Amino acid sequence: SCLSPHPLAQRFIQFALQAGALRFGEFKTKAGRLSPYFFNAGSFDDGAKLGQLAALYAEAILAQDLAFDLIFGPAYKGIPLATALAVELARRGHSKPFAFNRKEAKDHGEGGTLVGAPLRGRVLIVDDVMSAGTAVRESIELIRRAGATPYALAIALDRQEKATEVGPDGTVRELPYSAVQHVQRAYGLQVCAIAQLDDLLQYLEQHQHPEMAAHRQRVFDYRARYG
Ligand code: OMP
Repeated sequence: SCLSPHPLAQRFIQFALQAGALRFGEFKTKAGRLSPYFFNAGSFDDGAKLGQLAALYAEAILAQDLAFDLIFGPAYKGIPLATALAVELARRGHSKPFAFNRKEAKDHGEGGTLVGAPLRGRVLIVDDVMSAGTAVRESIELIRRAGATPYALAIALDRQEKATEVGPDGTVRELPYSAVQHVQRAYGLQVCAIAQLDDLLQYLEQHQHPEMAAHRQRVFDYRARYG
């Protein structure tokens, strides 16, 4: 796994808070957990912010020396992230083929659900955040069906939460390890996160506004329950 160098993670947390992409309050996650914080990558909503975010992804990825052949952005949130990253990597001398998917198949024109370069070789999946790991499993299936190899996953934030698994009877089971650990073990994916929940907690500890202390306690309690 790629734990991004500590200063990079702290830069990202600060940037995400400033951009309003990291917020505190009460949020329901996709896995149905009530979270005291939420990361919304849609708040990087102008060219400068998107470029700055792409630079952070690029730094985290290049520090890892990942041997991938293609950049894949899963619909919808992964598409602008993977696009911006592909441009940023090319600017740094690492141009790679790039592709993304549609959610609905198109029955005219070029057809199909995949757009861009043919899915081949070792694929780097680019997404926003990982909680219980459902979203990434869909991308893995799609890449395999296309005949390519899911190789690595780049995310901005690893929420360090327990993975869930849907049983044959449809019930959701919590696994005894994190979603990131699960994709590493079960699918052999290398995971590169710009920051993880621990970096947010550390940031809140070092920036002791009274208001931040209350947030920190709630985030801490949440990690104790779902982390
Ligand atoms: P998992 O599929 O459980 O890993 O959740 C990942 C997805 O949840 C992301 O792709 C988002 O759609 C959404 N999400 C966020 O965007 N930010 C968060 O802080 C938390 C979630 C979430 O619902 O868990």
